Amino acid sequence: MRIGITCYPTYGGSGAVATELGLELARRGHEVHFVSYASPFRLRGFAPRVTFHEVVTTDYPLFEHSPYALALAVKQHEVAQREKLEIMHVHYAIPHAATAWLAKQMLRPERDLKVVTTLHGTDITLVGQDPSYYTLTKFSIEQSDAVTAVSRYLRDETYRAFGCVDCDVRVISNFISPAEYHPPRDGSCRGALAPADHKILTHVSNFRPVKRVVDVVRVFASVCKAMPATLVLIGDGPERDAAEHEADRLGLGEDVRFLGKVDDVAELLRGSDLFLLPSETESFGLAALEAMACGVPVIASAVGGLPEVIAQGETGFLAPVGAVDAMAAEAAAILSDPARHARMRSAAARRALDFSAERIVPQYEALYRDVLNG
Ligand code: GMT
Repeated sequence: MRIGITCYPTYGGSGAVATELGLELARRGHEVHFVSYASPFRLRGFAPRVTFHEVVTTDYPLFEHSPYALALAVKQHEVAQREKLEIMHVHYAIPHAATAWLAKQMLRPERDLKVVTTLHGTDITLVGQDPSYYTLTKFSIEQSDAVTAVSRYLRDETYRAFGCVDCDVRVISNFISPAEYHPPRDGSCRGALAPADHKILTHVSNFRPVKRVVDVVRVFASVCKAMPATLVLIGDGPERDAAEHEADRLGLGEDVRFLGKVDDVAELLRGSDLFLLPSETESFGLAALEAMACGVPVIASAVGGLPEVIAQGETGFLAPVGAVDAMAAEAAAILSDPARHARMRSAAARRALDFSAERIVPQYEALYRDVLNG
């Protein structure tokens, strides 16, 4: 098949999933064309059957904001026409599902470009419900030839918030590649992250308020009282300053390490003992799945799609949003019981295989076939 993919190219779960999907599809023999304003951060180097098309916006004195969505629609149309795309698969509804709909209209009646929209999270739970975007989000979901959601929670939330008429939202979970995300085989980078006697707790995100990174620091501060430990924070974003101030306020010193954006987190995850994800909302929690695949149990909020990924007590621990004390107590209990920790490590890695690319990507291929067969 000839497939176009549009996503946000920046550090974030939807761009990561879209890129990994494109790469997997190309490995399976499909022709894949990424269309976005920059090359997606996980698209490293050359891959056979993968091409990136950059959307360029033009500044004009009249525009206070450059109309990126219009330039994107034009590029999606142009690429679909030149590369004879059959499917345009967009990730994150705003504005991608609307621009793909425009590209589809512009291609008519010459060809029928099928639009597949994957909903990822705040496009439904937050931004999509804002009055500035609501009607267009609803319209572009309803007009897509197929719609997928990354969890049952997100599918139900889409029906609840948008009451989409005639739209059948198919759940296709996020996935990991076990070749990349796997437990440590021979050694890990632990020694480079923390002193040998320290437990290592890790958090990866784009540090938006929804991730509650300050809670990450507070949970860690409590764990620190029970054992020597290091907190490794990977990523960057608006809440980094607040998290740094909290770490200073709590006097955590060199035990908290802010690494900034790192493209390849698997090696760092393999060096970790526990992953923290105390988010306000999380439609799936790809970061948690990646940690589990590396054999790292997860302490997280019991919200959104996280309970579909993390098995309570087996592969991690779920607590209400903001329950810092409960999360810290459980983290310390797990880390101070080596037998239980080892059991949870194995269970996490095993559970993650339920979400392997091998199992999930064929579900997208089947969906594309259904859409093309009308
Ligand atoms: O929806 C967002 O906030 C953006 C998106 C991203 O690009 O980071 O995150 C969402 O998509 C991920 C991939 O499907 C999910 O793993 C995240 O849980 C989800 N984030 C939220 O729901 C907050």
